[in-house]
Amino acid sequence: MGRERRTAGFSLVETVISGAVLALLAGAVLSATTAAADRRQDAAVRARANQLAHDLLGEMRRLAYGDPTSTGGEPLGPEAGESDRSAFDDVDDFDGYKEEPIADASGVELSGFEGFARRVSVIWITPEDRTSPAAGDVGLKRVTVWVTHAGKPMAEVSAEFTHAWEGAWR
Ligand SMILES: [Ca+2]
Ligand SMILES: [Ca+2]
Repeated sequence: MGRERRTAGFSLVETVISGAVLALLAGAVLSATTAAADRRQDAAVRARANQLAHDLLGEMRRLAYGDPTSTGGEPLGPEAGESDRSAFDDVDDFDGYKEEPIADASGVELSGFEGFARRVSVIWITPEDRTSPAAGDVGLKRVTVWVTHAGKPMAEVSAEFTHAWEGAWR
């Protein structure tokens, strides 16, 4: 009799524990599924951000290395009268460029890129030091495009532009 009671008591505890374990497992499976979905979504956003960075670099690659009016020694950035992207005619006009919402080369907003933003930095570099800003132009520029989504960094792509138009994509 006493033994039966103990067995029944144990079964009850066991049932309660099993239920708790099942609930824990269900919770774990759910959070794993949610995390996997988050990772997939994150990967998709990063892929689009990367594409947006490369698109802008591709657009810049069609521009001249230096401004057509350049006589040498001008600072980086847009020249007088080049107040927006459609007027940019050389690579470093994009130095300090910021864009949100995402727009095409003529400034028309692109749909489907809500939450994305791009910004650009252009520095002079030297063949000896390709990452630190150089004091002057020796015919080599490094362009970096950052893309964020909802304020979070999603892509950073750099490319080198040379006077001879031989760029090395990174
Ligand atoms: Ca220019
Ligand atoms: Ca310029």
